[in-house]
Amino acid sequence: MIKKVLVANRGEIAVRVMRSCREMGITSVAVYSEADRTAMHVRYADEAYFIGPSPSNESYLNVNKIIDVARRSGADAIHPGYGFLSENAAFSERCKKEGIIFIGPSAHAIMTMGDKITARKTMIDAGVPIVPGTEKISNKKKVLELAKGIGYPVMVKASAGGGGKGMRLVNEEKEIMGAIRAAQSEARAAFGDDSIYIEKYIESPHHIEFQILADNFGNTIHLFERECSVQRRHQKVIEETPSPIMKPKLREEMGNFAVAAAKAVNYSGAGTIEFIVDDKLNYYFLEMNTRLQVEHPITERVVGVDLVKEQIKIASGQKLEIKQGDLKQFGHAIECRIYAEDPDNNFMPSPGVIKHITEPLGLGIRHDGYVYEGYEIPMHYDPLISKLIVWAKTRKEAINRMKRALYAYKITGVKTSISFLGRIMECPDFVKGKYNTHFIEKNKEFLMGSKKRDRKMEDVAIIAAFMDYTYKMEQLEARAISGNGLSNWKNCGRRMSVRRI
Ligand code: MV4
Repeated sequence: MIKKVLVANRGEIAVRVMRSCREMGITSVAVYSEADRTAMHVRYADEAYFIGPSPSNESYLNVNKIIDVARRSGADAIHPGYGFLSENAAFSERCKKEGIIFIGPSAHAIMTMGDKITARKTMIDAGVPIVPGTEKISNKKKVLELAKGIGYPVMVKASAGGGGKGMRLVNEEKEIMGAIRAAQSEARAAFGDDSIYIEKYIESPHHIEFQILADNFGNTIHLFERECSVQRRHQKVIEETPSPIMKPKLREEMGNFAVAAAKAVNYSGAGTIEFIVDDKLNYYFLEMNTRLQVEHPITERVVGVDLVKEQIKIASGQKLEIKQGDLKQFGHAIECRIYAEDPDNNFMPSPGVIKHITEPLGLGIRHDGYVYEGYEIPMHYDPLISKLIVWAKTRKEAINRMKRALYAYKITGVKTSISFLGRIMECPDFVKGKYNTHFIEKNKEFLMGSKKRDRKMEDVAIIAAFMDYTYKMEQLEARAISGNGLSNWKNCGRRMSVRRI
C-alpha cells in the first residue's frame, strides 16, 4: 500500500488530492515554486519542498526536480493532478524507471491517446464509433478527393492537438489548402509535430464525456456521463450530470463504448472518454483524457465515489471493488468554475490579492478552492479560484441551489466570473436544458449583463436606494425640525426636496 504521495501540482487540485490522502492515512508531500511560498497546498501538506522559480517550466514542469523531491522525501508515489505533467508519457515512464508509482496510466496509454490519428485507428479496431474522416494526410494531391468524399464542411485537425489547438473549419474546397498550411504550422510550433487529418464537421454538437475507472486486473467500469457543452473558447465554464439530453439506452451504449475505448489501450486508473453528440443523438469518440479532470466532483457527488481514493487504490495494486451493476446516478450535480477574470472586459485574467472572501455554505454545496483572505493569486498560472459544486434531487432544484450559492459567494480584491455564472443560471436555454457548444455565443446578449440587461437593473437598484435614502433623510430632518432631540447635523440645515413616488 502507498504510504506517502508527492502531489506534483498546485492550487485547488493539489489540496483536493491531499484531502483524500489524509482520509486514507497517507502522508502528503507538496512541491512549490517561488510564487507559491504562501500557497494553500504548501500549508495543507505534511511536508513541502521548494522546486524553483515561478514559471512552470522551471518548477512544476521540471521532471528532474520533482523526481529529486520524491527521492529525498521518500514518497512512494506521485499524483500529477491535471495539467502540468499529468499527460506526459515520458514522465510516467521516468517514474516507472525510478521505481516510483505514477498515479495514472502507462506511457503507452498516454501516447496512444495523445496522438489523435493513432487514437482513431485504435478506436476503429475496438469497434468504437469515430467521426467520419481520414488517417494522416500524407499526399496533398489526394486531399481534395478525400474531403469531397467526406462532404463539406470539414475540419482539419492536428494529430498532436486537442482542446481546440491546431484546428481549422473548412466550408468549401477553395479554403482547404490554406487551412492545412495554417493548421500544420500552428501544430509544428506548438507540438513539434505537424501531422494532420480531416474529419466531417459536426454542426451544433454537444460535448458529453464518460468517466471511467480501470484496475490492473482487466476490470474497467464507467461512472456515467458529464455534460460539458457550456464552454468558451474551448474552456469549460459549467458542467452537469446527468446530461439533459441523455436517455437510458443511449447512456448504456455510450458507457459500453467508453469501457471498450479504455480497454483498447490497457488503461489503468481514472480517465475520460470525450464524445461529440449531434442534434440527432449520433455520437462519435473525439478524444480520451488520460488524467483526473477538473470537473470530476460532479461525478463523485452523483455516483458516490471518491475518484482520487480509487486512483490511489488502483495505483497501489488493489482490485476495483466497485462493480458496474452496483453503480447508479442519484440526483443532479452542477459545477461552476470560478475564475479570477473580468467578464465585462473580454474575460481578461484578473490576478491580485483576495481582500475578502465569503464562501457559500449549506445543504448540497461543495466548494473546492485554495485561496484565503490576503492571498495573492499569482499571474504565472491558471486563474481558476475555485469550483462550486451543488447537488440536489432534481435539475431544477440544483439550478436554484446554484443561484443561492452564487448569490452568497462574495470575493473582493480581484474580478471574478461569479455574476456571469449567475446569469447563465437565469438563461432560459440553460434552464430548459436546451443548449449545445454554441450556448455562450448564442446567448451573449443575455449573458453580457452589466453592459446591457443588468445595467438597467443596476440603475433601478441605485435609484431605489437613493429614494430610500432621501426619504429617510427627510424624515430625520422633519423630526429634527419638530424638535425631537435630533439635530440635523448631516444636512447643515439644507432642506431636501424629494418627490415621493
Ligand atoms: C469538432 C467539432 C465539430 N466537428 N470536430 C473542439 C475541441 C476539440 N476537443 C475538438 N473540438 C471540436 N471538434 C468535428 N469533427 C467541434 C468541436 C468543438 C467543440 C467540441 C467540444 C466542446 C466544445 C467545442 C467548441 C467548439 C468546437
